[in-house]
Amino acid sequence: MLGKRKPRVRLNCLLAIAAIVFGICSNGANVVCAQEASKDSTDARMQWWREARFGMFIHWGLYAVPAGEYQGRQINGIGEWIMTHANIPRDEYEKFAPQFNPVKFDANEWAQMAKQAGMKYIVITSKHHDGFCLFDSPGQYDIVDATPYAKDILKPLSAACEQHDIKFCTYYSIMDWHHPSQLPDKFKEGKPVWNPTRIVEGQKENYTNEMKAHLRILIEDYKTHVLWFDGEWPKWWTDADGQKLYSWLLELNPKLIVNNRIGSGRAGMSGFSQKGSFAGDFGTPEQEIPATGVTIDWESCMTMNDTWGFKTNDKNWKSTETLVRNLIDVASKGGNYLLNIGPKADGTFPKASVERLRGIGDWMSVNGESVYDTKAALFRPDWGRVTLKNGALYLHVFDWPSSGKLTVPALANELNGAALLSAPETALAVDSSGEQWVIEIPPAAADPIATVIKIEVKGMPKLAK
Ligand code: H79
Repeated sequence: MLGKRKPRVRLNCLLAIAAIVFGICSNGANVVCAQEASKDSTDARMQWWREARFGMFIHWGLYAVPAGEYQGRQINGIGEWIMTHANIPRDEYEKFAPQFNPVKFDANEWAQMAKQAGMKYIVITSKHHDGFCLFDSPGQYDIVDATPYAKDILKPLSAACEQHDIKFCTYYSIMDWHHPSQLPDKFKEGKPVWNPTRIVEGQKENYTNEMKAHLRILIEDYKTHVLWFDGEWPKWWTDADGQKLYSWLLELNPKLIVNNRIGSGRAGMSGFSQKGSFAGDFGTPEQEIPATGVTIDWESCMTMNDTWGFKTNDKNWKSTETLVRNLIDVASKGGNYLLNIGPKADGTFPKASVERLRGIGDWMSVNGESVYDTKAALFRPDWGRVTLKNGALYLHVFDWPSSGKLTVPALANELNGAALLSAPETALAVDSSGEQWVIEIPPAAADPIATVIKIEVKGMPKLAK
């Protein structure tokens, strides 16, 4: 069944090559031409992702069963790392599988919660570092074959996403604490420290082939739109491996988007690839937002509390205000915001997450226009953040001035008007005669999280100087 799709993929590939060779080259300068063509095709491939700006990350797997606790002890650190943080041997960790029975899982409800929050895509852990698969893998260590639930999770989620016009995407860990090809590098009191793994000599090719079998299934049967790699840091995984895998993936699906962690050159948690290393399609700052705008594509992934996978005792929730302002901050610097949910083992989202998703959705339902399909701002004022698109500048005011006036640097564009996104019918007066544009604003903020003023202009906003 899998083999059947090959000819279509090959044909697409040939067509793409033909377009490059015959369609676009007219000047005979092959190198420049190929680069232009590949920039065009990258732009086309990245278009939905650049417009989306906001996605849901989901970390779910066997680690939701212990939920941060092992043998009566609370284990420090992120919940999905419990296997290494508590030094749990493989056969012990496997015992969580018969306890994983998420009978309350409802794919439609999950997709709807993402949709309502204003998220345009979902990235879910198909396999985290612990090696357990949330899809029906060829092996036995997955939700269908190893749990009492005995049903697939990702198929219905992929279908629900399609129904709600959400792009279904998958996370995949290269490092695998469960796979026989990999062993712990160290032991602590005779117990394994799983991170990072070392590869058993002679096993890398086998493992890579098994990984490719998984990835082919995710692409062909589960229709993943993004492959979000992680766990790329063990020494045995190289940039060249990443590059080879990337080419293979894009042959399978020329529309696929792949993060930079497919290579091995990530510069720590700041998430961008070091100069000269293979960077995939986008950078991946983790738990941080770059200080300034960045011109290449990037996505900040962040948690709502301090863990990705559910932990019963992590109550350190960020406020809805912080989460919305993070989304705005990221958009104002030209990036995407991937906000995490760690569902419980019964298949439900933690209540605190549901409440925050609702709050974000309330803000987005009024102001989403200032986030989607916008570009990095020209400046970052003291009172908040700015995004822009052709014909509009969006001022996100965090600290509402009591003076009744808001100033922005003058634009070179012709001014067409200004209004709050929450009250588009009420024009705000703008004095555009000086070096600053001065907007007359109401006495109080419409939204304490961020009130958005849309300034309509002719063309793409540009500073006067
Ligand atoms: O899936 C979530 C976490 O489980 C996972 N990534 C998010 C999306 C995660 N991986 N690592 N960490 C969290 C923290 C560990 C960072 C380190 Fe490293 C790994 C320090 C040294 C190796 C990353 C790679 C930072 C430097 C090199």
